[in-house]
Amino acid sequence: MAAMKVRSVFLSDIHLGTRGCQADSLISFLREYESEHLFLLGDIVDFWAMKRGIHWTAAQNTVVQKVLRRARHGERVTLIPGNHDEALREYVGASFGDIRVAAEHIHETADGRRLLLLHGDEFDQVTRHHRWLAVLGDIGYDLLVRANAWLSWARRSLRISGYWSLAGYAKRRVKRAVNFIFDFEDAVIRTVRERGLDGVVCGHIHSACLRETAGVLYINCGDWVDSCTAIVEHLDGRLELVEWRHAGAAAMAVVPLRAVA
Ligand SMILES: [Mn+2]
Repeated sequence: MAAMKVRSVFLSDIHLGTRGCQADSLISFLREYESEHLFLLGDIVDFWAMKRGIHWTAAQNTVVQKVLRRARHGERVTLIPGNHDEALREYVGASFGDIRVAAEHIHETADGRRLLLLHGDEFDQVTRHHRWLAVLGDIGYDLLVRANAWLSWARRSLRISGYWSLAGYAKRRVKRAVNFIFDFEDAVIRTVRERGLDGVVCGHIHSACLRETAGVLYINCGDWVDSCTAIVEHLDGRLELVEWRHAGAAAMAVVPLRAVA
């Protein structure tokens, strides 16, 4: 099947270097979408987790190579560092080969909407003011993703159909309780409105979203640890949230995460 041509691809929270990273799914996604712009919106390489132990696979190498090749072949690749790859923030304004590093970026869509691109951790009160709590939560999340892999294997063995995400479940329970996502989205949307822009594309909270709130587009790329989601801008400027599950990795592909209670 020929790759689909789109104007832009937005990805965040790939977390290369961790066990949870769904590099195989991402490779198959990248194969299907050819774009003019590739925006990597933070937490692409997880330096925090790599301090605890590196989990670097051949597939993760392939992801890096694919991105570099795309940049070499004229695709405009922009990397906006997140909190897990904040070491790269020192290089804001510089370029690595053909990859530009920026703290944020304003992207104009084909239909003229101006979108603020950033990772988003600056809007997360937990990572901003309680770094130790964020690191702790991060280790917990790691364990959760691992338990989830085991659980879906068990469900497959028992021939229970449908993808059920433990990490997704826990996130919904825990974070909803503290209104974490709501506060985050709210703060981001407020800033976008104050800056007179049409919308935002961010990441960080691992919760994919594409919605319009009082004239402001709030878009979140989600992640490639649990949900395997990306945002694409079509040639006419139309924006789409893609939920990707590699057919080989899971026949459960068709069940969108959010539809599962
Ligand atoms: Mn982050």
